[in-house]
Amino acid sequence: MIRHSSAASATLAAGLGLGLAMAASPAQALYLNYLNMTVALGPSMAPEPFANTTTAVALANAIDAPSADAGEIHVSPTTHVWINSAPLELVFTFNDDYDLETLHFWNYFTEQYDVDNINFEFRNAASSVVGAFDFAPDTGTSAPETAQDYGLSFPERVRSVTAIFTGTNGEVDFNNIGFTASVSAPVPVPAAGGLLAAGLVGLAAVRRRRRAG
Ligand SMILES: [Ca+2]
Ligand SMILES: [Ca+2]
Ligand SMILES: [Ca+2]
Repeated sequence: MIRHSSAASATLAAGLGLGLAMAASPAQALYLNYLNMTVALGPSMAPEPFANTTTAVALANAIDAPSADAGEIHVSPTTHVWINSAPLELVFTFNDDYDLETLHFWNYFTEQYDVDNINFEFRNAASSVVGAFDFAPDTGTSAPETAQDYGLSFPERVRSVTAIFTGTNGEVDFNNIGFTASVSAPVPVPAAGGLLAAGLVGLAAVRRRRRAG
């Protein structure tokens, strides 16, 4: 009767562990939207400031782009954000600390309603500001709106973003805002682990056949 020695199993486990530790962990781009962040009105805002819908619907509309390169048709009140008594202050909070690479902003397509400036503050998990700037977005595209991309780089990972949107005539209208973060790729299951599992399944099948015979 052949038995697995526990020493051999320990050596095998150590070998697999070494393989995992040595596996490359390349960075991947992760688009952050409603799946990875929440958005709320900033403390300067009245509870229901939007011109065409409730705060709940408007905030959901702001972060519902499925990807950084998605197009979105401007449909009121189901796709966009509109306020005619700017400024609009929003606070975005991520579900983790992220190394932000790119801002994506889907502006409205006429100068009458578009966002003319966004004042950003980016904060770490301790609420310390790690970056701040004014961003004057381009007038948006139309049918569908697509994002303008803007490169970001901060000395620390970001947990929350405060954004104050202004329009020169008090109008602020946009479809979406989102961010791309650089994250480590999941460590792949090593091939040796897959082969080991296949071998154990095969051994069990042989035993069943022998028992049946
Ligand atoms: Ca939207
Ligand atoms: Ca404008
Ligand atoms: Ca403008």
